[in-house]
Amino acid sequence: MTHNNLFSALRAAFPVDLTATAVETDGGLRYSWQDLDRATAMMANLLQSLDLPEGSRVAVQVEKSVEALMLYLATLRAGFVFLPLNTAYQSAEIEYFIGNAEPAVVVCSGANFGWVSKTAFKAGTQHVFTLNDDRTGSLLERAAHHSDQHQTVARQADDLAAILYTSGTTGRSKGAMLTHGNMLSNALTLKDYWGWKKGDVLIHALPIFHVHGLFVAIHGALINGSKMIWMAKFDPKRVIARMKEATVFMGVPTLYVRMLAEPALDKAAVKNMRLFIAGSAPLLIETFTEWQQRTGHTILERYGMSETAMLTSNPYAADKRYAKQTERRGGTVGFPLPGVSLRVRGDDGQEMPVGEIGGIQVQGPNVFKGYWRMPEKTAEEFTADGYFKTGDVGKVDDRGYVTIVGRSKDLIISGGYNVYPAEIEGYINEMKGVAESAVVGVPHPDFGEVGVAVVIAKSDAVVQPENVLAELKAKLANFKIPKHCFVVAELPRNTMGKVQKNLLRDQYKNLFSA
Ligand code: MLC
Ligand code: AMP
Repeated sequence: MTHNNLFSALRAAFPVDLTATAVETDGGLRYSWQDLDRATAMMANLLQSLDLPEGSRVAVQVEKSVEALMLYLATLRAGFVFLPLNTAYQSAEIEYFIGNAEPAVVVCSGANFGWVSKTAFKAGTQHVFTLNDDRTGSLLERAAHHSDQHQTVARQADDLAAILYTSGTTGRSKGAMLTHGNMLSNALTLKDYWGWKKGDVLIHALPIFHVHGLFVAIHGALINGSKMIWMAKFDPKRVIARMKEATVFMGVPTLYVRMLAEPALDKAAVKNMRLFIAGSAPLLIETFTEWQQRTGHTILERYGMSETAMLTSNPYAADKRYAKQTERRGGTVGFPLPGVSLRVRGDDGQEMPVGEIGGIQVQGPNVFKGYWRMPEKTAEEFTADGYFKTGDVGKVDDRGYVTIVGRSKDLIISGGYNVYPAEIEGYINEMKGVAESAVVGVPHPDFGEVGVAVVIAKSDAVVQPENVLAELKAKLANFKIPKHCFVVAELPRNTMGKVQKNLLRDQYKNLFSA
């Protein structure tokens, strides 16, 4: 039985005319549905020829390309578990992910092969391939020797399809285990809820190592048999230029902010567009309103996470569960998606009345299976009756709209990427001359929020802020580096001795104001 393999559902949605264009790169390359089918078959055959154990992980850190998309689909098709890694991650970060996930296969860019393969072989990985963004690399060379016919490997809905690492508020990153069933249910729900229809064309401009670009965008287009206009990197001018040929766009708020800065963004540019979707970070009401004024379109904001894929969405059309409401309300993330149960609980687990703020908990077919090899952590994050504690703080109003007002987890979301202060503080605290540190998120006009490091030097030491940032830069993904560092005499503390990060946030809140 193959129908529970997510790939089978995506493949079944390919149009009858397989010669039609499935993906067109912004550089002008066209890939037909047949190309997707054959190339993923060849890669799936290559993976299967390696005789990997059941449930093997395929860890991938490569630049965005259509071949990287094919590798994702091939991994599903062959029944293995896809493990995407942000291209910004440096060696210490990669070492942890590979050591923790123990992938059987690692795919990296040719430029990184030296250090990545060393790390991988040390962790017991048997196969390291390269894949570059110019259609070269050993993965493609090896796949070329395999048949372009492949029988999709049977998978149950509960079988793992992907592991997405999300950093932890304390300690190391956790691998969120997502199943074929999680992703298929979410893809089908969104196809319906967002009114995907024949003729839709998606502009894909997000990275493909996180939920937004990899699952929401790609599954959305594929399960509708829709063409994608594929951008290797987000460029506001290029996206606006291609809108005339497209109908759907998805982006994190920073992408909308950057497009609004382009004079070319006007009603004529978007006249063919049907839907603009935003998520991964809070969309400022200013951005929502300005977009409406400039384009005549109301951005549809939705909310999700790595552990759950999409949870809530503003309505595309009338939602019959909510008195046929059609309004997309800025500042809210809309209604729980069909099949998702969402509730707001107080600190003692008590149900909060309508409009009152509490922790958001969710349940549904999209909610992940748990954290990779962390049963205790998994148990901690679920309630006794099986709801996942999102760590987001919010409320539901009397019309059913969910609003996120903050987070109980100490997390900064910068340009749609998650940055965990605890991880950065850990690195700073190990630096020579540093007594302690606090990293807080402050508003930023481009990234929404960015990190600021506040550092205390040891009594006999002198610490230079620029050295702190330079040392971090040498070790961590670039988006995690605080945008500013202050060395100060003391940190504000409460009577329990705990650093009062809210005071620091307040103190530095205007640091980047326009
Ligand atoms: C880049 N930089 C960032 C950053 N991105 N700094 C803070 N936050 C970010 N997100 C910094 C780099 O460190 C570098 O600094 C400088 O900006 C230029 O780097 P770049 O790579 O050229 O940046 P750019 O291409 O402009 O990237 C910006 C961006 C990108 C907004 C296009 O960050 C992006 O694609 N974000 C989307 C993230 C995403 O897909 N999230 C979805 C998660 S899924 P320096 O100093 O080194 O020069 C999820 C669930 C859900 O959350 O609900 O969807
Ligand atoms: P990640 O772990 O990268 O998947 O990030 C998930 C987190 O992003 C959620 O827990 C939220 O805090 C945040 N998030 C996603 N979408 C939204 C949104 N529309 N508004 C506010 N926060 C969001």
